[in-house]
Amino acid sequence: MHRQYKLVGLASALLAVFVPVTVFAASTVTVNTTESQGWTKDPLYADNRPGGTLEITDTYGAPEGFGTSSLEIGTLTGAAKSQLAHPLATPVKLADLNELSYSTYRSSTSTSVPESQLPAINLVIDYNGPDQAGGFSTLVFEPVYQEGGAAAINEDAWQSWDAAGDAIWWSTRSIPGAATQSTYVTLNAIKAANPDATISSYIINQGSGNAGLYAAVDAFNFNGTVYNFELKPFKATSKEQCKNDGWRNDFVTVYKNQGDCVSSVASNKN
Ligand SMILES: [Ca+2]
Repeated sequence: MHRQYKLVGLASALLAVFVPVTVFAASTVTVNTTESQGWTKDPLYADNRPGGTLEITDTYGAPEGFGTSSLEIGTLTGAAKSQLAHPLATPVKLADLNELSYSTYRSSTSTSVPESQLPAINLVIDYNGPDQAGGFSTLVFEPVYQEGGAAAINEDAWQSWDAAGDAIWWSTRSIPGAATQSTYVTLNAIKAANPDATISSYIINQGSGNAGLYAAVDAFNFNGTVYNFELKPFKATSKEQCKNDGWRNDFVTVYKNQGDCVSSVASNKN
């Protein structure tokens, strides 16, 4: 399992060339902070504006199977914007994007209208590929444009969205197959019209234009790597958890060393 994880961590382009990505079972990666496992709020990659908040909390819980916490996102004003980006050191061909999904939660404390607003997925692309100049655009997935529309979106509930294949997307710039921001087309159609396109970053985005939206995201799947946004547990509950630098990395509690972690587990047994 560990070996497989390492393979998935290699440059995706290599995988795409030599091995179909689909032969790998999905691997789940736990994300304990917004600056880990390849995710970042760094302004080089993510556009965060005043009034936007983005942090891992247990406020809205998590979808089933994804722990007890998630990525909580707020945009207080219409100008606010919250983004968590996952730049790719080696761009992934859009044609090789086979799995893309996430779960969202819209709190009923939200005042944003329409009530169908939710965090979106953005893909930063080079639609004509690296061998041609230009080609920048951002593809956008929003649940409200999917089959079922606004009526399918519930408050105070976790909902899962498949953004791959026949899911509906739009492009921030004019690209082949999606001429305007109001052209809503399937991802498959965009792939077909832009065979050389590459993805340089995938982003969880909320705002601008989402004044008073209080929401959360979890279970983000990019091509089989599933990110579980999850608060660090306060302390270890088994000796196993202390091993492999777990004592150092995996808990809020600061242990002196692995032995300290193990003895803490032992002393909490009763
Ligand atoms: Ca979670």
